Amino acid sequence: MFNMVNLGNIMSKGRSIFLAYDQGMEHGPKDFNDRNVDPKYIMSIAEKGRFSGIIFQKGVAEKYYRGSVPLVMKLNGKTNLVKGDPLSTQLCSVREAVKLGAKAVGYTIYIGSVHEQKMLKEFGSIEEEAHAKGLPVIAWMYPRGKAIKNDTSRDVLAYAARVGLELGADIIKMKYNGNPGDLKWIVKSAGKTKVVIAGGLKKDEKKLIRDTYDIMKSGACGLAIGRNIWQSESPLKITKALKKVIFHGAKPKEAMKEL
Ligand code: FBP
Repeated sequence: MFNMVNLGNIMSKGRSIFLAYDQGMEHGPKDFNDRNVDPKYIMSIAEKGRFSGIIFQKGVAEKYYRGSVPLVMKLNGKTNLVKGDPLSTQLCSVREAVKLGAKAVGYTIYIGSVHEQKMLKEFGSIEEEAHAKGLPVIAWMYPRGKAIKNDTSRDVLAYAARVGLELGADIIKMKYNGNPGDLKWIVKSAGKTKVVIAGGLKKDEKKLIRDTYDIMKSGACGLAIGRNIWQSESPLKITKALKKVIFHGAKPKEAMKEL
């Protein structure tokens, strides 16, 4: 039998909005304030905002996940304290993720890094094991390292997207370079692998809504977003606005009424 993964737990009508909260590992607590440093606060946003999934590293999942929103377990990670070409290796097994209730697993691949072979190989094993258990695999496809001159150029992003397809990812998480035409090509390059877009640094909420509209029009299937939600003064309002665009095709002006 071919691919039997169950995307139904983390997608609705082929669309998703994931809440990312692995920045404590990737960036350290500098992204946080007194409120959002507490994973309980993030869990409550994910629940009240009815996100398609909450993205945690193992330790946070063990201590804070309470089963109310689908868990996407991030299986690898690194700090940003080490300089040079990035390598992010596996920290949690697929078995452990399932035990903790994960409905999908995630893994970052820094294509272009001198260490990419290690990540490609490790991803291959994870993909096999996860798919054997019916679990979808989300790949953070991030071009990075000395060889990458521009990590958001159309060609580099399309290459990363294609690698995601070739590797067997069900969903890839990519950066948006602000050009809808480029994203159309990137989505096309990903074939049947679905594309969600990362949020990045906190930006103006109206701009985020306009970008999300363009992202959806370009064929992506949603967002996997962190700081733009939990750094917001009103995380549930911006969530509602983004969901209107993602799941109901609302125009930016209509969605902005939620703010
Ligand atoms: P944001 O929406 O906050 O940007 O989160 C998306 C994400 O991919 C996180 O899952 C991850 O921790 C982080 O960005 C990685 O950021 P960087 O680009 O600095 O490696």
